[in-house]
Amino acid sequence: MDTAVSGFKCSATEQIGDVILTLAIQMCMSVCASTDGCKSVFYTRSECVRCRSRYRNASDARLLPMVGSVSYTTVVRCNPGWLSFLDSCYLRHSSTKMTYDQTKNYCSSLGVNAHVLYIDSDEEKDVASNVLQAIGPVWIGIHLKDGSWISSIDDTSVAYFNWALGEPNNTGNREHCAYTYYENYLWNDSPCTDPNNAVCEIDM
Ligand SMILES: [Ca+2]
Ligand SMILES: [Ca+2]
Repeated sequence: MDTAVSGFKCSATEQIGDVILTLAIQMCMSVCASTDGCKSVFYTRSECVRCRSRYRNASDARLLPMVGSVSYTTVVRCNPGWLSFLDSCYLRHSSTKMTYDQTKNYCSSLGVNAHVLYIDSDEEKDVASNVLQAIGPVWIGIHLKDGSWISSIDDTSVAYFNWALGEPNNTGNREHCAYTYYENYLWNDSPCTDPNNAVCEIDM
């Protein structure tokens, strides 16, 4: 590993701003991503130190290995306005509620790899609930086809779910899309024509 990792501190000339007390590495990364010049973060359980120059040559790197209780991260860079978490960029569109198809078209229009929020792990579920924040019900990029839930990204069958108790219930055989509830972020199937909020995602 690069010797620059030793010590887990930014030098005075590298450090950007004060050490931030934070509970989540995702939040630490987000703060860095929105700070001009920030290339990386050192994160402990309570501190987030933003650096200007560490791993400058690896600005597109993913999470680096955990070392002791400190994780060393080079932040995934996203376009302005997009939030950087884990290996994806997210864009919240909260001004207009849209149907599922409208949301798909809107997200697709934002870039070649852009798609409706697609949650495929507990880690990403936590990002969605803790960091994307409550903007109301948000469409998830899955829909029912021939009795199976498939991904809107590539039409493959979906392996990860986070349904609320009793869902999916496909009430009236009309609930072929899915969104996250406002409060607990568990999923509910609902009519694709319902208006919900849009969060778009780009995998990095
Ligand atoms: Ca995803
Ligand atoms: Ca339902």
